[in-house]
Amino acid sequence: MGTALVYHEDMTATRLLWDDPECEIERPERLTAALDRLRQRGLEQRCLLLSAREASEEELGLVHSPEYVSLVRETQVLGKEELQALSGQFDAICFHPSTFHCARLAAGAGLQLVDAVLTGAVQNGLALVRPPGHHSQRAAANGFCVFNNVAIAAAHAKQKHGLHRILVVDWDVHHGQGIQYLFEDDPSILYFSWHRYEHGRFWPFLRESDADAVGRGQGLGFTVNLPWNQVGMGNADYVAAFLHLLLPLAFEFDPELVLVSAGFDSAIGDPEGQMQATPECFAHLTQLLQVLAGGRVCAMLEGGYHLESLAESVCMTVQTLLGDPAPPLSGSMVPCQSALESIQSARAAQAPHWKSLQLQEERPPPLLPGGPVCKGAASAPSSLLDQPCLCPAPSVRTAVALTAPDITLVLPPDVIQQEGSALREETEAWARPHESLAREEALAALGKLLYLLDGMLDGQVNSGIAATPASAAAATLDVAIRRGLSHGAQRLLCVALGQLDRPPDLAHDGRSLWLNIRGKEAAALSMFHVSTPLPAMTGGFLSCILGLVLPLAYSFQPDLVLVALGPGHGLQGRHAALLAAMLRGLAGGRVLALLEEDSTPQLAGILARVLNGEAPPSLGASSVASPEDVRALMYLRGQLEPQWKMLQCHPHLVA
Ligand code: Q9C
Ligand code: ZN
Repeated sequence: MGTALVYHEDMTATRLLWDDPECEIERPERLTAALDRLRQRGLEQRCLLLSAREASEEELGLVHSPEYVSLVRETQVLGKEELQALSGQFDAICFHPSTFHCARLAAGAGLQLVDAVLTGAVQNGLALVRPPGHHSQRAAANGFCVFNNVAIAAAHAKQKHGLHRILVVDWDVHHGQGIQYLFEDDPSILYFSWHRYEHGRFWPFLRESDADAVGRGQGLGFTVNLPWNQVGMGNADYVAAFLHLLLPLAFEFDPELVLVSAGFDSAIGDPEGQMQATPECFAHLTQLLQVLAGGRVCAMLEGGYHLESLAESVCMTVQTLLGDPAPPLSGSMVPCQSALESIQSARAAQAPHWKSLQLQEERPPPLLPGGPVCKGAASAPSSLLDQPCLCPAPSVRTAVALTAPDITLVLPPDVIQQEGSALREETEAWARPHESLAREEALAALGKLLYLLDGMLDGQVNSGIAATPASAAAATLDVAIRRGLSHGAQRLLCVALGQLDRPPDLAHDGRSLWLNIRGKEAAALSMFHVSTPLPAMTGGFLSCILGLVLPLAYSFQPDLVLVALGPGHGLQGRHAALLAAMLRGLAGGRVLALLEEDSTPQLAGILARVLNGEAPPSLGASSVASPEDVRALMYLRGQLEPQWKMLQCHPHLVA
């Protein structure tokens, strides 16, 4: 299943015909710059290219009034003066004789993309369009937007494909008030938007962009606004917003389709947004959304006015849709105080409507010294953008090193079944301290694991799975950790499930973070040695991943991740798949999963596919976390928040 790229050159036709400093940033070059860069990177060539069609007037009528559609149709024959006069009746709109054609293509591109994904022709895709859509309303153009492309696609997915739950994620830096108005009483569409707000002092200056606008009637809780009250929000702020606000609600909602209002004016360098998130951040946002809805993600371009930043961010999004691992995020991962205040007030506003937020909101924020105040406006985007964004891609994305190659294992054609093994003497030398590695089978498995790990550390292989006899799991993991640390890994994250103890002679030098999910009680023996019980139910498992595992991992910024399913791990296949899929966001996707030899071929198969970039299966409507699970999580967060700042979702009360 591939990735669609929907485009039509005609959408470069609409342009500004008179002087207007407000509209001049929405230029044809936005599309050509993005497309050229996709070509340069060889990404366009990997996509299924679809030529955009025009939406019909009936399709536009799914969200717009017939009178408004007629009004826009009639702009085709107007002269410059008349166009300018009509444009003046709307906020931040400049019509062109080609506007109607372009706007119908933009809406049609979204419909084609949704049809391609929902018929199974592709897994996901991006529509590169202009004019954008998310500000446009039932009977009004607004903010460069003429027809509401994403809203039309959502209404079409409901009407023509019978969908019941659609998540719309609006990561454009402006509030998509058009989408909010169109669906504010509709519980089948969960609309999430973050936006530059500055306490209402930023365009479009609406009271209803604030966090306390949560929808109405049946739609209460299905509008989620996250207003940014300062500029300069960066990677840590965006990822924190996903982990602590959007994703808990999204999993609880359990969408059948994810639509993204993919504006890149929220990226560094953009003159409108003044934010600091780097292009790689959009790879992470995309990857985090791909774990929902069986990976059915349709992104449609909205804003994005810094051509360089836009082009890079579009590449990051498409590359991730294609299944490539996200490049590591640059910069320290510490959300700023203003971001935490916004996230907290949005969580508080949503808590009455979402079980996944309820138990957690009762806890008062800890008294701690204040975190960083916000960074201020982007100063030197070029230096950050100059960094090479694409690490050389390993020739093998995923390799499987099983002891006896399993013929019942169903793998995608590009996943390699590894034959090679490390040299016998070398394997024995590494095995020596461990009695449990003396047996022939254990040594053979270790040899294959070492060979795979070396391939990963040398950059030939990105991710992998290795099997080990159950009796040798702890010893094999110990060797893997020591070998990783001595052969190039600077920081190694080990997520161990089941009965696996932290290797006793592993150095406490901050180069490894050990997280064990099992056992009776939560404990943080040090900031690098954490243990938590395995949650009983899906809801608890989700809050453990979103509220503990990923914040720790994103704070630590490892360059190698080991996930070990040890004896008695008790993890369901779909839970293991979700964990692996989400840990793939770390370390550039350099993730090695260790399984017990007698794990089912289904488990090995699903982990291999997920590490290779396939979407994990949906979890379905999730149960809520048990009070014990919530208590364990709250306890660990309280212990670890001062050190691992991505755990925070409350601003600090500075004494
Ligand atoms: N300097 C989109 O990004 N002008 N529309 C705001 C504040 C209107 C943005 C002026 C911005 C519209 C799709
Ligand atoms: Zn925008």
